[in-house]
Formats: sequence, structure tokens, C-alpha cells
Amino acid sequence: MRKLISGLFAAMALQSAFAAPLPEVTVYKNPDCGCCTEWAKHMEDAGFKVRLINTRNLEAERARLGIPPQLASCHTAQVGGYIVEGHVPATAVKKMLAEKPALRGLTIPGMPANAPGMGPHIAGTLKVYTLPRAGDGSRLYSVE
Ligand SMILES: [Cu+2]
Repeated sequence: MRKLISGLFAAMALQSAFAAPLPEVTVYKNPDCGCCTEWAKHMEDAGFKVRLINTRNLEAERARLGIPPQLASCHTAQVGGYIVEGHVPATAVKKMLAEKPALRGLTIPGMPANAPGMGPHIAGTLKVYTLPRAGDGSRLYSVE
């Protein structure tokens, strides 16, 4: 009986953890991009629902979203009204969604080898930058 009750409590705790569902992540990527798909899996593993959109013209998406070339990576995502460019860890995305900062989004320019979807992520070594609103400079957002 005690086991049943603690099981019930565990189920209720689990349910409340899912009470506020994470927003869907839309990922624009080149159909041949393997590390982009790996990053999408990383986000799914972290609890996000992911929608992949294949395109051979990512430059057009970045231009539409106003991502300057120096802050660009291999794929571009939209989640909860924010832009996520490149291999940003789910921890940083969740932090942004919780804190709702006045930003357009986050980016990890290029493709660092220690980022999720690239290679083994070494905690505390990965710099995430802000995608500034027009006129602002990009700043360090967090180190993951
Ligand atoms: Cu990549």
C-alpha cells in the first residue's frame, strides 16, 4: 500500500512537471546537415517537440530573421517567439524561455566541437551569445 501511494505521488509530481509544456522548436536546416539533426535530437531529449524544415536557402531564413553573418551557424530555429541560432544547449534555451529577456534570441556562432550535436559537450566550456535587437551588440549570455 505504501508503495502504491508513493507511486501515486511520483506520478503526480511527473504530471506537474509536464503541466507547462515546452513550446515547439522549428528548425530550418539543410537536408544534408547531420549535426543539425543531432542538435534536434538533443532538444527532443530535453523535452522539446521539434519540427524540422529542410531548405537549401538558409541565407534567406537568416536574412528574414535578421541574423548577421558573423553570428550565424549551421541551422536556425524558432521557439517561443525567440530565435536560436546554431548548437545552443537546451539548458540555455530553457533559461531564456523562463527568464524572458528582452532579446531576439541566442546564438553560438560557427560550430564549436564541444557543443551539443557536434561532439561531447564539456560543461562549463561553451559560450552562448545574445542575438541583439537592432542597434545592440551581441553579448555573452551564459557559459554552459
Ligand atoms: Cu552544426
